Amino acid sequence: MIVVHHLNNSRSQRILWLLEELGLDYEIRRYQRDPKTMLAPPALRQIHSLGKSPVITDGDLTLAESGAIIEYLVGRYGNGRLVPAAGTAERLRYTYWLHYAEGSIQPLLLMKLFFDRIEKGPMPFFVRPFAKGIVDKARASFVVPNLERQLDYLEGELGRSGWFAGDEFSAADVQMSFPLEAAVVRAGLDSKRPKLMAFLERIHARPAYRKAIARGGEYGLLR
Ligand SMILES: N[C@@H](CCC(=O)N[C@@H](CS)C(=O)NCC(=O)O)C(=O)O
Repeated sequence: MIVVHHLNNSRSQRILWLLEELGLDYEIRRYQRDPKTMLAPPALRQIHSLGKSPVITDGDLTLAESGAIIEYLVGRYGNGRLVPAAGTAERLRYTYWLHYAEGSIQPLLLMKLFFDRIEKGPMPFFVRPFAKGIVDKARASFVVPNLERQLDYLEGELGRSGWFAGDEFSAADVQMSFPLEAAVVRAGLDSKRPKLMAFLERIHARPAYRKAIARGGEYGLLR
């Protein structure tokens, strides 16, 4: 039985969604973030040393890292569904987006989250102006312009085809959902980028997405 070690408000939601798209049976083990630090509980480290979510177990296998989990699930159980055919241009695009989501845009979104939190977080009053100066500079000179460039790029890519890997919905769209949802709450993604917003609307309307939300429970991305 596939078990998803599911942290509330986290990337593991997209694994639940993928499992629903594939119509597979699975079990959810739930972990709650610490309400103050927002970190995962230590119990998750008993499943995988890094203590991050998602992690799945399937028989003797324990597997972490969203992209690897997605590749495993579609490869082992997909019967060719949700992956473009090997050797096609679409397959290469599919591979690209699977890596891009966690390798390129997600680190910037995480930096944005941390800088915003440092600014709002508690600190001695005399330190605040210095901290704010550093945070403002890092955001304005690096994080925000890079995020803007990435979002413009993604808007252009969805102008080429309806889905990230081509004209068919694929597991790459599942992988790309999380950074785009995070960009709405953290990076000002809005109707000025209509293709990305239409993508989000389309995925949110999918029955499997809604079922995964209903099963996974609380899903609000951190700001
Ligand atoms: N690149 C990893 C990132 C995993 C990750 O950072 N997960 C977050 C949830 S969205 C987490 O577990 N955060 C809690 C913590 O760091 O304690 C993946 O895609 O699986």
